[in-house]
Amino acid sequence: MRLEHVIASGLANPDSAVGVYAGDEESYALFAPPFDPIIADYHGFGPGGRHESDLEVARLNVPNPDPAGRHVVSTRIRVARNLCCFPLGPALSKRERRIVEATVVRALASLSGDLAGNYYPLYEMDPATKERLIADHFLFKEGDRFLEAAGLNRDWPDARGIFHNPSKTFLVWVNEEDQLRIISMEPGAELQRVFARLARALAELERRLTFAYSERLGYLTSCPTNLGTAMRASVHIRLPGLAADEARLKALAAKHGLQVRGTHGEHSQSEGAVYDVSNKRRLGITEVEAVRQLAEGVAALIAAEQRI
Ligand code: ADP
Ligand code: CIR
Repeated sequence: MRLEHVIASGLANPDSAVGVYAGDEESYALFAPPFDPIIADYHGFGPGGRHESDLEVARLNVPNPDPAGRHVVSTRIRVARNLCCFPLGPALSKRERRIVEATVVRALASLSGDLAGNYYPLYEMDPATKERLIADHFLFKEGDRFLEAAGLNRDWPDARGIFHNPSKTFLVWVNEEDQLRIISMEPGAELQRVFARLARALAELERRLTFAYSERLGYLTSCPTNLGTAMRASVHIRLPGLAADEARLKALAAKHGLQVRGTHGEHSQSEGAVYDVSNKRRLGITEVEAVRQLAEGVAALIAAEQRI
């Protein structure tokens, strides 16, 4: 990986929020001059920082922030993971990508109970099914220009796909921005239950796979905004009052450490006053703390909405 590859996405997309991607663990050390200030700015994590993980469900213990079900449409918590000893997506060869897919699919196939499901490779999915899965927020979009310029869409759709259980509460994206995006989601705002399912799935997968992890940076990901926990815990929340002033909504969310996205994820707009609100920071914060931050921030947003 050369510097021109690290910055390719930002050069091709001047409207990038961040614009850099790593090709492997070494990229983060070799290109520390561009990466470290970005990491410090995004996560508030300095050069002396050390990351710690905490996926202990019993330590979370958060109440449902919307028990009446008036605002929160659904809750989703995802983590990114990459396999140890392989390059990250931007530098992965076609052959390596196929090995990653086969390794991950084999691990997923042995899950049982509510985590059992099927793997659907992208190349054999019919277009209508694909559109439906994307529209319903289960599947990644295609042709993202930020990923394209980073080299993450090479050989598309080869070795890409989605695994999910029949109820689509547990899903795994294979070989999109990261080799795995492990997702727990369901309607409503039962954060505790969504987190518990994710933690259980991760414990099962860690018995079968070895993920890339650094003492300093936590779980390694292709985009520096995902390092650390690699976790984005989000709600889809309807806020018609706050929607009248999106700048104020974003400022209020930011006060609670939260980021606001549109109804169809990153780089999308809000539809019907539904926003995707999630923890911004992922490095230098534990998984438990990140979900607690979301619960508290969502409660504050609902209180502000109800005052309008
Ligand atoms: P990522 O979550 O991997 O950072 P995106 O921002 O592109 O990537 O979101 C991926 C998909 O997940 C999108 O379809 C988005 O609408 C959906 N999504 C995010 N949060 C929720 C949620 N709380 N409920 C339902 N769908 C969600
Ligand atoms: C960008 O730079 O806009 C994309 N590469 C995504 C960066 C991470 N997203 C974010 O902070 N919203």
